[in-house]
Amino acid sequence: MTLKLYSHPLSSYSHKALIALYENETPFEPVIPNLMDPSERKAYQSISPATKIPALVDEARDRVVVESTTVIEYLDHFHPGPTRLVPADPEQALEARMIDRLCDNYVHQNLQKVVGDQLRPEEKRDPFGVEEAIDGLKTAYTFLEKRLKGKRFALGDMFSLADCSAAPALFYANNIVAINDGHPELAAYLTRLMQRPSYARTLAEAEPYFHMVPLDKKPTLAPPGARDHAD
Ligand SMILES: N[C@@H](CCC(=O)N[C@@H](CS)C(=O)NCC(=O)O)C(=O)O
Repeated sequence: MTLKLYSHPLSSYSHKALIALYENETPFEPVIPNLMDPSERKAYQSISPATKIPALVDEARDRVVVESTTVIEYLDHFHPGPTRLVPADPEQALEARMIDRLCDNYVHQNLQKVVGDQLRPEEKRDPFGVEEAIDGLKTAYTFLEKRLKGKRFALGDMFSLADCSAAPALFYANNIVAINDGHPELAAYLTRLMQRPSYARTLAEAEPYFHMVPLDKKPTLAPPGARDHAD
């Protein structure tokens, strides 16, 4: 098989790339590197210098692509399918890229801070940093709520890079700060993303690992509103 995706079923940034692959039914071989193993971690640096997943290896083109956004741009250009992930229209492409950056920098990064803190030894924890991250998530929800008003997906009816990015970021962030609490547009958008077959498949593959997420509130396949009532 020509494409290999180094990823993990629980990894939110891997989900971004998996959604793009499943969206276009692009054939690939998933590889799960064991980054806890020092020698495997060191070896993996020859693929991803920062030792991050996802990474895409395209053997036919002799290319290694890291950074989830770039992986999606690469797939869209070199392995296109029926869903165009970066719109051909420059205005729409700009909007897709901007929402991708907003989701990565203000949702994804803040949720990683909270989850990462749980993985630290007690004495190395950073409660102030976690508080800032939680505030950052609330700010991000507020601006996304406005931006998504009346839209089915981030760009309207078209599914794009922006949605690949928003789906896992919002899915995991929802376990830290409940989206349904004051952000109805965003909660409905997350529900639509979770129902999109490409993300539903990604989540179904992740579900057996959900118990490993180091948060008191474990992820669930219930839509955001339903889960708030169940908790
Ligand atoms: N900016 C990177 C972030 C990737 C990232 O943070 N991946 C996490 C998993 S979700 C990771 O590889 N963590 C392993 C580690 O840091 O050791 C991207 O967009 O691909």
